[in-house]
Amino acid sequence: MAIQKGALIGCGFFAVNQMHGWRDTEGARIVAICDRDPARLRAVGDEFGITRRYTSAEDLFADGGFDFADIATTVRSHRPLVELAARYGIPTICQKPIAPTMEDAKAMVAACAEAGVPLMVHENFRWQSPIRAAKAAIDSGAIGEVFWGRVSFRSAYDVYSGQPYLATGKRFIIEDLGIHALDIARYLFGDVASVTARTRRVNPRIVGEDVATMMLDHRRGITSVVDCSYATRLPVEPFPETLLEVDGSKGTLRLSQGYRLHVHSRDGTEVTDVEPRLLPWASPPWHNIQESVSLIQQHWVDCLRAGREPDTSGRDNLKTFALVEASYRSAAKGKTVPVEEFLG
Ligand code: NAD
Ligand code: 89Y
Repeated sequence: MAIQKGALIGCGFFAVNQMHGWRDTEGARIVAICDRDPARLRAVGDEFGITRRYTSAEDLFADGGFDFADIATTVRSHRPLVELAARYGIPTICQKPIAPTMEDAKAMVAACAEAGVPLMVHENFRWQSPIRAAKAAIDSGAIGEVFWGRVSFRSAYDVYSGQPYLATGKRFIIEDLGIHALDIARYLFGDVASVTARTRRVNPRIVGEDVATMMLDHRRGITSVVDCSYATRLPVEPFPETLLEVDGSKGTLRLSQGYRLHVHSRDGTEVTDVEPRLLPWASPPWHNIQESVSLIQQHWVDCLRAGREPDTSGRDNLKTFALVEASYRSAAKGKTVPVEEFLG
């Protein structure tokens, strides 16, 4: 089977995980890297032994010699880079959030569709093995028909030292982290008709909101609460665990801190340890996220080979990004916002 050759653009904080992930991925390898910051380019190039290095994405694409691009830059550059890849007919992965606005996100999806190239958003949280285990338990029917859910991420972990830009944007937790929790809610409970949200800034040293609570009306009749906070000091810091509560007609499911999955049904309560594998290059507490990077990248290669649309394609991700936009609008206006306002 031919190896898919990749080029990674953006050699920053998170890209190192992606580079490790690519080493694990069956059927792919990174042959070129790009960063406009020469020091970061050198650091990643040296660590991973990549000799083809570019400070300009235009030069990278003009030289070619790769089958897909992996964009790991921050949000402002996502649209120009995805459109550049589309012009060169190169299948592309783009980090979350897909774009700063819905207009940009739709233009990116349209550009790739017109060029006939696959676009996947690196929406990896739904690939975390504890989330997969919860989904499998729900799908087994053990708790019956789901009528209510909660996706919760509450922490006081210092994310600002590794990612300083998180402290400076007008938008913070919904766009950066809530986006993953909203995607998990879609993954578990289906698409959403309307959103009611409230936000708050607790930390005075940041610009955006660090606390958000969203109530989602899912089309299937399920109600869910998605809540996230970077201002919540707990006795045992849970970062970066997403906790779940799901109520069904026959029982309940809880994914609790410490990666414990509880499935309570008529037959009793089963508690399973669903802690993710500690990959050789991973470092707790990030190992949960790091494992999901490997899993989503393998999914990308499998889809490329099979000619299948990835689960978190650009097209799919517009529905998650619409929840981000609807949440900000709802919080600003203090009222419920139909998701259709962004997807129509
Ligand atoms: P970062 O600022 O550390 O790194 C971004 C890098 O991209 C920088 O080195 C910068 O020089 C480079 N860059 C920017 N524009 C460029 C361009 N046009 N051409 C070439 N290089 C360019 O950022 P980060 O913390 O690594 O975040 C990158 C992305 O990853 C963000 O979108 C962030 O939201 C996302 N992220 C995702 C996860 C996850 O679990 N999925 C976790 C953390 C961060
Ligand atoms: O950027 C964020 C993400 O996607 O996962 C966790 C994070 O690194 C900080 O909130």
